[in-house]
Amino acid sequence: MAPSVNIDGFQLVVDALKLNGIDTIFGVAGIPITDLTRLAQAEGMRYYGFRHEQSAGYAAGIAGYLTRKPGVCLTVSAPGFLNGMVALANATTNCFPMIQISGSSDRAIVDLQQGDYEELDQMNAAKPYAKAAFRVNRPEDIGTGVARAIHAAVSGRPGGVYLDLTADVLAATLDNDIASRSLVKVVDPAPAQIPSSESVQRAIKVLADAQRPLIILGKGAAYAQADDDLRAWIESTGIPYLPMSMAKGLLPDNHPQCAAAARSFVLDQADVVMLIGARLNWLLAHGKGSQWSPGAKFVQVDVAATEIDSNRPIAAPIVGDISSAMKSLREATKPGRIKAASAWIDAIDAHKQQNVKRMQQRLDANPSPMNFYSALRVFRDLIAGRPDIYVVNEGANTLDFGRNVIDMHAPRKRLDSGTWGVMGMGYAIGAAVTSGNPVIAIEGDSAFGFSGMEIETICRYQLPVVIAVFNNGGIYRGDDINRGGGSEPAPTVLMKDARYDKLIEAFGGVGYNATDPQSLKAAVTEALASRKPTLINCVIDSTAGTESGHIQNLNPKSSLSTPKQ
Ligand code: ADP
Ligand code: TZD
Ligand code: MG
Repeated sequence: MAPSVNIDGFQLVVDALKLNGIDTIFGVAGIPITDLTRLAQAEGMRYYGFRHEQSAGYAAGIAGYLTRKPGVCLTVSAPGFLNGMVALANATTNCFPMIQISGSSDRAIVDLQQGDYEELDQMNAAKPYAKAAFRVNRPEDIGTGVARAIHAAVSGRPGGVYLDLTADVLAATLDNDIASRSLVKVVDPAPAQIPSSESVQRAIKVLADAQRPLIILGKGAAYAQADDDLRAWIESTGIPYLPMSMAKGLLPDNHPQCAAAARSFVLDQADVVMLIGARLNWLLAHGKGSQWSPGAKFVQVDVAATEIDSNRPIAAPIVGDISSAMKSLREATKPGRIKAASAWIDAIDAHKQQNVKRMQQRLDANPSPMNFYSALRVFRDLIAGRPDIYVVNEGANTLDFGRNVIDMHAPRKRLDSGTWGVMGMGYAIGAAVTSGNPVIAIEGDSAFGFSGMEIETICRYQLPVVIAVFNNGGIYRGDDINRGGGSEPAPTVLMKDARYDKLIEAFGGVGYNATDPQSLKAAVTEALASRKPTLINCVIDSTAGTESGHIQNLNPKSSLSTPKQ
């Protein structure tokens, strides 16, 4: 008999991931997972080492969103685990499939709280923030742990899953035969969820009876990658649509049925609203309030049955995955049964024309220093001819103006602060790594600071990322004053004359300081041509932004908000 060979937990983790087609890990190395990062790379996986686990986690989350495979973030124990947890919670909130794998300390010591190195009961800490949380305590369970994590991350409504691997499990060895039998190749982890034909018929009836129907596309629709069926359905019914920010480009923003330029009008007037992969959360004012017509009826296509009726009653829920739902809808709708009335379309077009004209005037103005419009116009024009480019967008005014000004022309190319309003550049790295395409990250100066050190990561891996820091010298604006009259800066003020471009030069990247649209355009054009890591300090008027960007209504009023009589 041949002598039995032993295999360790490190190897089993890599084997389990590879067996399931996971080829990329984002993380930060350290005890007890350092050799896991090395081994993953040795075994042909791509490992991207970050400067902070939160950024690594954001990269993993967005990789999951773009590929429909769980993005993997690997961290050390306690503090590294917690740093990553923000990103895991963000993935869960945004419905991105992601797995955070963290090494953990000695369970016997942790559970008796005897003060281990990086002691924390990580699995239980993760539970409130994750779709599911698992711990592997025996090496023969690694395969099962990875399989369960994959199923949980991508099935139904996708989300963030935590997988805890104790240091003991990683170091443990197992007979090779037992080990290979313990691995699991998952079959059909995101099974189609076909909606009932009754639900489809009910929705068709509601839509056919509508006078002023409207479709709202959310990032769930983008995630579903049902682009052709969605487009065919929308075009065959003629219903105008509004894209939520990350659904921009699912159909090109200049599509004749896109009602984004008449947003207030269509929300106010629509009598039937069909939500496709979009939640009626704060981003849609919960479907209530002055923006919305109180009598509007809703159709909602969503994979999560529990989402239905969460904010407004849904007259016709279609619970299923969007790909199956759009196919069922297309098959069940008789040609001409649903047709948006021309009076409705004409009214929308009239509003669009007015608003497009207003926007054009703002874009045509050329103030000095630049404001948000004049700087964003440069990106709008460049991106119009480059649908391959990913746009990452964060900040307050930088985000809100960016969403309105920059038209998207291809699906899943706009990645932004999303459901939670997070700040962090991990998305830029995740998108560049996943696609190999160029990324332009348009960041407020505050937003950039949350993960500014990741420019070293971008330079180390020579990623084609162009970061534009919209430097208005602060959170929202750069001109606030110290209300106490002292000499220290106001709470929202950042360094006005900061030269963020100099930072990237320290790592061999290319820096530009752009003070007008011409120099900005030249800088972005050169950066895209060279594919070199680039950071452009875009000098923006410190008085151009507004408090809280476009969501001032969510900011509680204080005595400071109302000027003293
Ligand atoms: P947005 O922020 O763009 O409005 P949300 O993140 O609020 O979008 O909503 C996304 C919705 O899409 C969630 O309710 C989620 O359950 C749903 N969803 C995600 N993937 C799918 C899918 N493949 N099929 C159907 N619904 C999906
Ligand atoms: N911390 C985290 C993690 N997320 C947040 N959203 C905030 C703090 C609060 N916040 C916002 O909501 S926007 C923003 C912060 C700090 C930054 C806005 O400043 P900016 O953008 O420079 O990025 P503008 O263009 O100056 O508005
Ligand atoms: Mg700012």
